[in-house]
Amino acid sequence: MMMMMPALSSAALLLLLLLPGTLTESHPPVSISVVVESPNTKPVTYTTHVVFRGILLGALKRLMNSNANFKFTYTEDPNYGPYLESVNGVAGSAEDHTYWELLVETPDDKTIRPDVGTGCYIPSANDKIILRFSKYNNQCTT
Ligand code: B12
Repeated sequence: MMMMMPALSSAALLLLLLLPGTLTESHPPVSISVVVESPNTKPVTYTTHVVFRGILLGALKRLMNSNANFKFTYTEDPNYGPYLESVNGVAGSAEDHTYWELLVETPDDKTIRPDVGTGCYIPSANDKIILRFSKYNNQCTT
């Protein structure tokens, strides 16, 4: 038996599709830069983009797929998701108490240390993402 759509709901659907700011609106991708601060080498800056409200991990994967000079690996933590393990062949080590720290320089020149990892952080336009090889003293202050 053919289903009849009530006249009011199809009109409402049409209205929804035509109204700006509803289903039809798409947002442009957000440009970000990624700075890798690795030991014994000068910082290297890359540019990439992330989809509207997309996570940093997606931007890092996009960058890796488009630039042969940038690569990273991560492990999957059962509670917190992706843990950045190595960048450009340099890996953090539990033995040496080293890790890749995630910092963000915002367009108004503030440096923040996000309290979430790459799987949860949502970059804003023109964020400068800093991946810094750092040492820890068995604590995480965020
Ligand atoms: C110690 C610690 C660290 C140490 C871990 C190494 C070590 N061997 O000690 C170091 C300094 C490396 C660290 C780093 C970071 N951490 Co930390 N860390 C902690 C802390 C204080 C304790 C974890 C712990 O030892 N648990 C006990 C052990 C027995 O359990 P476990 O499951 O084996 O613990 C492991 C995981 O927690 C993992 N881990 C630690 N931090 C993070 C962060 C992420 C994103 C992931 C996926 C895994 C992970 O390392 C632990 C040891 O192997 C917790 C807060 C808390 N009180 O729980 C925050 C915490 C887990 N960290 C957090 C964050 C945000 C980070 C960073 C992203 C900070 C940054 N901006 O750089 C980075 C990770 C960056 C990356 N490379 O991906 C958040 C995670 C929140 C979230 N939802 O994402 C927490 C909850 C602190 C907070 N903000 O409240 N961290």
